Amino acid sequence: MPELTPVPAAPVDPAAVHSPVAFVDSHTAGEPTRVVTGGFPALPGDTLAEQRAAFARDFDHWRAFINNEPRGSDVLVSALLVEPKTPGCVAGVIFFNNAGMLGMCGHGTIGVVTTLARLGRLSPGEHRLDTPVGVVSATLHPDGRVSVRNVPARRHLKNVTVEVPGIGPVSGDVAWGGNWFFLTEAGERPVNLQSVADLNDYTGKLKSALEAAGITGDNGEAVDHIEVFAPGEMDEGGTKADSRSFVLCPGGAYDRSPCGTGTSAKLACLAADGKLSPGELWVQESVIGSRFEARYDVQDSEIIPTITGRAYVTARGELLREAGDPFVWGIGT
Ligand code: PYC
Repeated sequence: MPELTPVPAAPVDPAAVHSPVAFVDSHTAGEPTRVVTGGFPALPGDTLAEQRAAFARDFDHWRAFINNEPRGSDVLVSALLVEPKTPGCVAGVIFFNNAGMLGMCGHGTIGVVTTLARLGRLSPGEHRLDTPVGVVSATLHPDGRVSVRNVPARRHLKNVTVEVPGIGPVSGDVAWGGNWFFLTEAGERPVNLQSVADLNDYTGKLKSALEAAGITGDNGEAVDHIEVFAPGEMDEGGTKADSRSFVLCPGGAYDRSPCGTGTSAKLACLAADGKLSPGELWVQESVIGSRFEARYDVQDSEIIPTITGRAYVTARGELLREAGDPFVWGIGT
């Protein structure tokens, strides 16, 4: 098995200038991923979940340094590579963004696999990745596409209604696909690139209303992703998507991809409603028109989604912290 770049330990001193952080950037269906391949301090913990907790507790300024402006952006999702804790996994991955830590990330996993392949650490075939929410397996196809077999997805609440100030009642489902989602139909609201400002505003209000109404996932976990669905459109090749969606991410940016975990949550709802059978293809299109192919199978009565998409490497380099830089730990930290 190829060796991962060792992660050097470093003292946490916000005033000091440290060694560079090595990264590779890619995009999956338009949504960017930054894979951190070296230079991050060692994280304590016996599991990825414990390491993610240590990251959130003690290294939040590192999150902002890597992911936020001026070195990153609100749209970016970053993926820290760590040694896997579960036997048989090729790498451990902790996802984060401008708002905090993510459970799983579908587009990000496709970006990680593509990046590891580009670095010569993976070849086509099936590979297991350790994440804080469980082991996911990913298949790198010879043509560069990646299929992610996600953690089990499930619908938590069916057809709940929330009163959104200035808008009125909005109904939808709450489902888990590796993150928590509220899924609702767009109705008359257009879901296209021209309407992203309106959709951002609408979904932001919806998210606040869910929070105010105490509508959560398991154990009071915040429903921090909102999905609005419209009918799919025809692509240039004449293939119609099953659905088009706009996805609001926790930090306020919208997902340029169809959102892997969001598509997984959608599959869980379709399965629960008897609208999609195991193995049946579901083509989910994003608000920018990029697509994921999705299917699920049932294992021990659980819905296991598989999401297929393609990533492209866009850059690689080092993130630097120069002495005297007032924004060395990112803007707003
Ligand atoms: O693809 O799962 C996903 C995702 C989550 C947030 C942004 N993308």
